[in-house]
Amino acid sequence: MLLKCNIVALFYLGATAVSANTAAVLGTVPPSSTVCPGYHVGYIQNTTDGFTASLKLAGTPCNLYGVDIADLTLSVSFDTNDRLHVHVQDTAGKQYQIPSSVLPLDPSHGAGKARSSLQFDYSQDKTSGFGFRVRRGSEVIFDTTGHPLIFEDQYIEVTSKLPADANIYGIGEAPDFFRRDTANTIKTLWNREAAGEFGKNSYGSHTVYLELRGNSFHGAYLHNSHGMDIVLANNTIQYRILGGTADFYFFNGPSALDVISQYTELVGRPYRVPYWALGLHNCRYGYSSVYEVNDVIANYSKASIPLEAVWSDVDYMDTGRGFTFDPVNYPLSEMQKQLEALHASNQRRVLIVHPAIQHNVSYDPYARGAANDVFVKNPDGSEYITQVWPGYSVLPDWFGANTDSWWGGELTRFLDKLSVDGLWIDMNEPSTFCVGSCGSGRPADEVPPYPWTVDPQPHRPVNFSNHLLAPPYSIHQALVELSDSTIETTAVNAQGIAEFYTHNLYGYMHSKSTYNSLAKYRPNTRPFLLSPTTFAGSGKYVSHWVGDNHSNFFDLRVSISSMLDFGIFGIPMMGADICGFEDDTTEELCARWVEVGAFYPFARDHNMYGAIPQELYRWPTVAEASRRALGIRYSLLPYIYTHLQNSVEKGWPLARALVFEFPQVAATAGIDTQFLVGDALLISPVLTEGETSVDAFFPSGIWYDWYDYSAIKGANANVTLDAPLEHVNVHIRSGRILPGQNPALTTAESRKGEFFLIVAADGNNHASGSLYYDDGETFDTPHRWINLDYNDNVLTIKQVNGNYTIAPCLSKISLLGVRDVKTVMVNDVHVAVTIAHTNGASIVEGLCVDLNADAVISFDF
Ligand SMILES: *[C@@H]1O[C@H](CO)[C@@H](O)[C@H](O)[C@H]1NC(C)=O
Ligand SMILES: *[C@@H]1O[C@H](CO)[C@@H](O)[C@H](O)[C@H]1NC(C)=O
Ligand SMILES: *[C@@H]1O[C@H](CO)[C@@H](O)[C@H](O)[C@H]1NC(C)=O
Ligand SMILES: *[C@@H]1O[C@H](CO)[C@@H](O)[C@H](O)[C@H]1NC(C)=O
Ligand SMILES: *[C@@H]1O[C@H](CO)[C@@H](O)[C@H](O)[C@H]1NC(C)=O
Ligand SMILES: *[C@@H]1O[C@H](CO)[C@@H](O)[C@H](O)[C@H]1NC(C)=O
Ligand SMILES: *[C@@H]1O[C@H](CO)[C@@H](O)[C@H](O)[C@H]1NC(C)=O
Ligand SMILES: CC(=O)N[C@H]1CO[C@H](CO)[C@@H](O)[C@@H]1O
Repeated sequence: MLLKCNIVALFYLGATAVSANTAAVLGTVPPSSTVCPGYHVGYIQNTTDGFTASLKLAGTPCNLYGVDIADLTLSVSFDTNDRLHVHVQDTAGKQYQIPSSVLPLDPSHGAGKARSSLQFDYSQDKTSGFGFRVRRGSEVIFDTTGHPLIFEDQYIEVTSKLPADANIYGIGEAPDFFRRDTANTIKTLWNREAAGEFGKNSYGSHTVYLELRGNSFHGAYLHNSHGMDIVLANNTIQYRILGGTADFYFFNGPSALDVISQYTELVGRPYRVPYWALGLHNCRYGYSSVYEVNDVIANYSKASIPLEAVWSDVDYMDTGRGFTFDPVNYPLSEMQKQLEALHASNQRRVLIVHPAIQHNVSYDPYARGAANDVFVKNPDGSEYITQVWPGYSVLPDWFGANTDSWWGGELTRFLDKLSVDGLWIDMNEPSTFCVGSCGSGRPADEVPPYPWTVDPQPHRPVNFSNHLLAPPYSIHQALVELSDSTIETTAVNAQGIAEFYTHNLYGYMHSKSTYNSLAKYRPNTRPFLLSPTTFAGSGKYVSHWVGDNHSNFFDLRVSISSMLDFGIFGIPMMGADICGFEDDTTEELCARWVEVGAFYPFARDHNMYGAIPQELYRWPTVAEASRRALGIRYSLLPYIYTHLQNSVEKGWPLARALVFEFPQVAATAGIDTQFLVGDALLISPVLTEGETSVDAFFPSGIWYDWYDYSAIKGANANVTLDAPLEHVNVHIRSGRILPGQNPALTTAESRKGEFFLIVAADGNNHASGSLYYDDGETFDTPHRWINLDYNDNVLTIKQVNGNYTIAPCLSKISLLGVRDVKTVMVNDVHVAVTIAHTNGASIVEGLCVDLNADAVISFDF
């Protein structure tokens, strides 16, 4: 929940009005590369991992958007068989680079050129100078030749050729269609609290992209925290970076999952979420009291709609201040009672916490922070002041020596009062309602009374002679200047480094600090954190949602591509606010949204202050759609959890684009209105108002309807499916085995349900799958990996590793696409079962197979 009071809206209207003019003044002249001289390659030295070379400016400096740096060093390292590192940096080492203490990268190196699947070469052109190519076999996947490298203190330009109409995915965060428009896309990376325009920069920054050529993917990642534009146009990808170095990693793939795996090996794999995080979450901004929240909990239960986690936005705080409770509407004692009741019924509690701390000597978190010198400073050493919910506030400086321990201390005191299960760490772009240090010079013992107000001042004049405020090249940030709505770029951290260089790291560092504090507070319990702001590697610490979207069908549709983007970014736990956040939802939209949201990896209903209520029990059709769609989710928790373990171990996304699984089918390249959960479950939702059918694409192969097991023979073409309001089309991919458990209204109860398998045989009477299980809560839990294989009427359950004891037995097997089963043997012994036949499926019930041992189950016809 973000910049959403009326006063703030007014203020922003003001700012937008200014933006048109000022943006024109700031100018975004496209760089004219031709005037720059490029570089010559000098001394080359072989290293154990590759080689280094010196690069010298090849002519008169062009000083296009800064000062050309004459001496550069190129280093090329064959890190692993599938990862090539190409780094061009200033030889003097003065340009800002992300410290490895902040974001450690995988140290693998030295695979050796001979074993690398990627090769590197460079050339020297008379007019453009040095350029390099990355090759995979005979195919060139990155090629800067012919475009001069521009390397200035405040501007770096790297341009690589792309094939015509290239298939590019990734680069964000900016809401967009999943397959990027390579004719005309500017992705601006500058973290911004955004209820934003389509395609514009929003909360997080991710430079990684995937490209599909033929049937193979490859990828590239630029390791740089500066603001930048990445431009797709004219059959090129062009990086226009506000500083730092040109630090590239290339990934061989060749599958999409391989690229994501290689990328997350570098920046860090997704964290292991607790099992409960897979349940349904409910939140809204504007619940008037803890008692109203109690009613919501009761009403979900009465409607038999699963409710796992109960969230509160700022409403619970005392005058908007972190680590406090409103004594009247959310008294601590009532909050404690509520938490006990929730825990007694296996439900969970999540609260919002902001990094901003009220500037008030009498407020202990501030006093302790000031004593430990943990806040961001103005260049003159005074505290940098922002304005958010509690009025004038200061912000933690995550580079400070004492900041992590101070923050951990505040969290500890808070959790000692109310031991909530998860935290929503919001507004960590970081976000503020004023431009510049708006309270500088104000003593911390003169605190303006609540409710504070923001003056809708006209936007300040931009100081063009300050190149941290207004760098010569102006990225296409959606607001007037870089410092809008966030810490001014001239503010400094404990190491004296200006926010200009580190801005995009703020939320990542906040996430890391919070995660580490929680992991220390409850040493063997997996934290659950939600953060709007992310950077490369954030998946190690947090989950994410698309932010303040609107209650309309277009935002519902785009939420799918945003979810798929974050699968690439290594943050698989992702979703959008079910039913939409801003504006009033409608019954129809809410029903359609839950039919998608039930399959988001992170499923939360969240609503804006003042909007009509949209809890899932509010309308009969929405309640019915919820029970059905969430019923599927809760049945398949073991399947979903198994795929999340693949995320943890290999980085693979849970929600997948069709093109990830079917790259050989050209028509899948642009599909972002359907998606797969894992590799075996196809979701084909209705995303248009008034529709009761959907045109869904089916790749070749057999697809079985979730509800009645009827088969569709996929023909790489659309099929029109009925989709009445309460119904979402879900299909099972043949050749796969899905494990599930009989569901209940909480994940803890669902874990007690008997197991079932859906065996969806392919044309060769074969199917396979796996099951991962553990306690879902602790770090050092034992686990169990099981392989499932069905071949010619025999299902084999094979233990792979681990010794976690799975208590419920396997009681039901649905065989799809085989002849009618008559008898069943388990480990060569005939067993008494009941068998039902429907639409060519045989549903075998009454088994009790121990999943903690190998087993062979054979079916006779
Ligand atoms: C560096 O290694 C390459 C082969 O990878 C070799 O051709 C070249 O001669 C070496 N250069 C030096 C200076 O050792
Ligand atoms: C693409 O090329 C055209 C024609 O040369 C040029 O005007 C335009 O600025 C280029 N676009 C980008 C984004 O570089
Ligand atoms: C809960 O349900 C009751 C009975 O239908 C209704 O009167 C009340 O407004 C609901 N409250 C909330 C917060 O949903
Ligand atoms: C400053 O903090 C004290 C102690 O928490 C609190 O009582 C007071 O209301 C705060 N002042 C304002 C204006 O919020
Ligand atoms: C603008 O920035 C320059 C360079 O930092 C500084 O010297 C000057 O005082 C600033 N001007 C104003 C009006 O703040
Ligand atoms: C399938 O239907 C969708 C939605 O109507 C449409 O956009 C798409 O072009 C169709 N695809 C094919 C291959 O016909
Ligand atoms: C399970 O495996 C772990 C690790 O191999 C081992 O330490 C533990 O003793 C085993 N527990 C049981 C009950 O076999
Ligand atoms: C904050 C956010 O992500 N908002 C997006 C919601 O979806 C629309 C698509 O309609 C985007 O334009 C917004 O930027």
